[in-house]
Amino acid sequence: MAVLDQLTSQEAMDLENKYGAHNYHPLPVVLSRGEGVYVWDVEGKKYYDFLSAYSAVNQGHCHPKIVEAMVNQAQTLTLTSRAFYNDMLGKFEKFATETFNYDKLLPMNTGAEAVETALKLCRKWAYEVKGIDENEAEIIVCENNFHGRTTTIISFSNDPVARKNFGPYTKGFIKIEYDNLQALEEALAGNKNVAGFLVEPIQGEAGVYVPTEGYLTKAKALCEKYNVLFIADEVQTGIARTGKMLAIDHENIKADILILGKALSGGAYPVSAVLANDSIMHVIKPGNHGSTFGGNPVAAAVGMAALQVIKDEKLAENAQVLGELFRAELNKYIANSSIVNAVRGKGLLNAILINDAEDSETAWNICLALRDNGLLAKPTHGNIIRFAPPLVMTKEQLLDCVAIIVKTLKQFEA
Ligand code: IF1
Repeated sequence: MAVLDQLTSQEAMDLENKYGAHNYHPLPVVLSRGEGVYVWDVEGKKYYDFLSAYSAVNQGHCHPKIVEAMVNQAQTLTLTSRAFYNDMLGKFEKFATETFNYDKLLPMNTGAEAVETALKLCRKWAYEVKGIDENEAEIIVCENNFHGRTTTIISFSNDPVARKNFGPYTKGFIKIEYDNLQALEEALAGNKNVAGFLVEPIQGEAGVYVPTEGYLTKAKALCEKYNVLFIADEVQTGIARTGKMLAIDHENIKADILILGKALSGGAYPVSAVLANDSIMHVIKPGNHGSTFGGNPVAAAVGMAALQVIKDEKLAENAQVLGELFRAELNKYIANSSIVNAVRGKGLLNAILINDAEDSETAWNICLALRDNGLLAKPTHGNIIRFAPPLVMTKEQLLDCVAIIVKTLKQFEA
């Protein structure tokens, strides 16, 4: 079979099953084209994409302006490494630092790399600025976190599937309950070695867990009180997904270290970044950290185009309005539903809680039925289904999707 032969869905799935590592359990659908809020499978069936590649495709699939920027740069200069300067990186760094109001940006590629970068930056700041004894720095993280898949990051995960048999684990992390200020204060007060607090403004993988109003503000204040860096992982919640440019903007706070990824590229290319002011970023000296592809010209061109689209098309505002409409419409159905307990979220990052045991197949079966009805979504943990469409969705399309979701859920009503 020539690689470019058009496959059937089953042929494509068989190839992956035979030749690919089984590190995912995808919904059985094989996509071959994407445009805006739509994707098509290899047989030509059209779907609404309600996952957006886990909030990477906020700007819609194959956004013409992002693709144009990528193609133009790819035909000009793709990679120089950081051994030399290139004419695109400085422009991206200026554009992004002005957008998020920081002095400096350290460019990486994946979200996990950006999280690792933030952890290294926080530790180095702790030793060289705060004055913690070397190798004694502790970083506070939350139960049920998801920050990526590297061995250090899964060292502080409490998800056994993501963690088991990947030891020995990296030390220097303290786990506390999410959305619990008393637990945070207790972890801070008794320990002079705390360097930072790493937190998702909304816990995505945990099931779109939105913390109590004011939690982030008070957590930031506690970090200031104890001279500890507040590190916001906005890889999934950032770039307009929750109805503001950043999820922490809902509480008007500013992270000491900001982590971005996913939609920083609109899903066209791996682009991630860590932003901080000079008082923190200055601890990084030549040779301390880097990456072959980090800050490459294509990433810089794509990153600028992706951010420009968010601004030009007012996608944060659209996410805010459509998110409120989505939850209001679903709540009309939930009021009389026997299988959905609640809908929760901010902007267009939402999830429904299915009234069944965590290990039940119900959420999965609902996603299979949604697929048959022309909408793609996937359960997060067991009985929670995440709904995160591209932010370019129109009101009419959203109401069409609500109708599909309600019609499908009714198929599972007692
Ligand atoms: C998978 C989850 C979502 C993230 C936050 C860092 C990263 C992620 C808040 C790392 C990545 C992705 C990874 C992907 C599935 C997806 C995911 F289900 F795993 F948890 F979105 F919720 N911080 N999340 O959400 O970024 O290295 O992947 O670029 O690994 O299965 P990455």
